[in-house]
Amino acid sequence: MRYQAREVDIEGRVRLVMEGALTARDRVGVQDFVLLENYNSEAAFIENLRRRFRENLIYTYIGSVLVSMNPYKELEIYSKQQMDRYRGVSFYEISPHIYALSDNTYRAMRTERKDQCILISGESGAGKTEASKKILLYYAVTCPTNDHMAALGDRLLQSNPVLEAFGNAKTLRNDNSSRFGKYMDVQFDFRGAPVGGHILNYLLEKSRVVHQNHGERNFHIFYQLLDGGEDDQLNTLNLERNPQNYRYLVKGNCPRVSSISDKNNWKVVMKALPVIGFTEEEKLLNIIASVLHLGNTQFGEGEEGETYITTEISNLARLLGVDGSALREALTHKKLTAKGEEMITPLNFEQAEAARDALAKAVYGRTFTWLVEKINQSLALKVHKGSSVIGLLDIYGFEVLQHNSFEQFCINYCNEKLQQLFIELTLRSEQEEYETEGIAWETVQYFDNKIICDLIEEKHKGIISILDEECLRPGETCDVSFLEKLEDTVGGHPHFVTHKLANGKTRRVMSREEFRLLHYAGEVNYNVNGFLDKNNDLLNRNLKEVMCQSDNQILSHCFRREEVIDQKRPEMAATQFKNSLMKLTEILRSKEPSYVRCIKPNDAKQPGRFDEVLVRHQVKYLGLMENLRVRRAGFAYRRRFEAFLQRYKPLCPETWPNWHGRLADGVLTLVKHLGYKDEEYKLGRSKIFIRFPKTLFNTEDALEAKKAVLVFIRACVYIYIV
Ligand code: AD9
Ligand code: MG
Repeated sequence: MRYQAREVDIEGRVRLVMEGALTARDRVGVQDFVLLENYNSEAAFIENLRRRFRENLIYTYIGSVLVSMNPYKELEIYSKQQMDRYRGVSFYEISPHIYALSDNTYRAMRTERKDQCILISGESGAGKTEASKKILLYYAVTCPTNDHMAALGDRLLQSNPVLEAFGNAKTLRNDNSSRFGKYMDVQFDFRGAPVGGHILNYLLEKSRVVHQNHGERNFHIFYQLLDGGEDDQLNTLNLERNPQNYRYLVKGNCPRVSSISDKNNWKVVMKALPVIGFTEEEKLLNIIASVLHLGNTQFGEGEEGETYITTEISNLARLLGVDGSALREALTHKKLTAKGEEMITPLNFEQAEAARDALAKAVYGRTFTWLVEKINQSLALKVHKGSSVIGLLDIYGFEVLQHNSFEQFCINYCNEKLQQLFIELTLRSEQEEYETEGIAWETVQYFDNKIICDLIEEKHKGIISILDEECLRPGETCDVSFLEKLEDTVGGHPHFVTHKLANGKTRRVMSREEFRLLHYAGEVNYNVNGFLDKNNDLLNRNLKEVMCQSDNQILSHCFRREEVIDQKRPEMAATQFKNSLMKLTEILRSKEPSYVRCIKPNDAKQPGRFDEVLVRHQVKYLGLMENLRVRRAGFAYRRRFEAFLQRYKPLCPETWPNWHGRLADGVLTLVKHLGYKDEEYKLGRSKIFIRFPKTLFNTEDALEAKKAVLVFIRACVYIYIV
């Protein structure tokens, strides 16, 4: 089959003029899923994705939603020239692109003066972070600037490598997996120039500091420092180059990753730090090193069961900026206050190890939060008259691992919430459009995942409340007693399953330590081991006391005296997360949303491979079919009158070359002439709505035929004259 490639704008959709039986649509698929003939067919949806992926067309729309496939290779589509192509051009005029979405969002913010947000979702490794970087780059390059603002664009971009070094890690699914959620506001002034920014960070996966699964790594920054740090830097920190010497770095047995150059990335981070206003480099290095030394701190057990530290501690104390003997005491003893009296009790071996790990997690986690604060100071979101913002949400995707714990529970809950918001907002915007256009809304059937969100977050009855209660309940509580409580309280819920069957028998395939949630995206078994500890996230009081006396100002900022004095228990981890998610959904609700839905083509991180089972699963859990159904509820296609008339007017003698009456009348005359049946279309106030793609394709084909005839006639005339 021979093709002659050419871009035509049927609303700008890429089309190829074909020579042969196979049409362009057959080859490259449709640019917008709403134009699929059989929009209810998942197979047709996947086939369209596959065709486009094969042609390196990684972007496709569902109406205004951008679906993005990770190509796992560098494509030549992100250059400055490409940016220029997309500037000021209507969403549908050229092929789908992340720049089209960025530009459209920017223009909507400027013209409607309304805050926008771009929600990027997809599973681990699907390309969310890359997409968010492309959007930022687009704004940094294309928006108007002056010198101050150019510096701001730089700071926005430079904050990324720093955050990634501290918050990303190599996992089995992604060599550069974000282990924290990120929402970033970019603020623009009345002229549309970026003037500030602000980052909100969500639940860093702190457990990774002390433990990694096989084939995974700790956060990048540790390996970067060991590989890239200068010799004298490492000497001062008392560090050796080999990561294998550090217990916190050997758990995953994966010190090197072929796709990552820790040395180069270290240089990038060191260069970025001053750009984002860092002056505390030395203090920061001390903290990174202290975590590694903490990991190597070992304990012994005395004859009477007392625990003592067997490794040298003065270096660790120096790096943490605290008193050595106080640290030694705090790592092996617990301070309790009972009835107004202070009691010091020794820790046993396991408790001491747990206290050490808790300290490492607290030091790292709080330093990460401090880092974000610091970046925020440098981005300095200011109250600007007439300014508006575009928010970018890049949050961890739905995760199903072999062993799912508290972290996956939180991550998947977060995705459940975002899906709920997505459905709510897309339905709302569709309904609003129908209302504005004066067209009757046709109800759409969709799965509302509120039932699962409630199961997790409802007050007193939800899983998080039960977990909190179990953490606070005096007496012997443990992960298994939490599971039993769950069974008693939510055992009958249709989305909750444990090994216990309703008839009192046991479900053999499930362990007694697991519960299963039937998420909108699929089933996940969670092992309750560690749930209570992780939710408690406790640090012994005497360790806090030592830390708040640190002469490292970053640490003394992170560990406040008030925390020690204030006996009130802080909120538990899951509740904190739940509350921050509530706030996040409020923020997102107050803005005009756009969506990027990222899909990962295969698990091998390889270009050119399209694993259908994997893709189908993502299409399902991203709710893309649902999304398409909502979008296609009544009509496949909509277009403003003037654009429709402009494009198809050659097809009708009364509208060609120009229509002088009302636009709506012109469109009506045109479609009547084309023989549209009444059930095929509706005219709104400013747009025509077409029910079936076929109607549009026929019209498009008629236009092609007309142009071909014109070309033929012109050629004949030319030959005749010559
Ligand atoms: V996670 O939930 O943080 O684990 P992400 O963020 O969805 O995940 P990420 O953006 O990090 O995934 O992409 C994973 C890898 O895929 C990148 O490191 C790139 O190697 C690759 N990728 C993703 N998008 C693109 C792209 N548009 N072009 C080229 C890409 N490579
Ligand atoms: Mg990411």
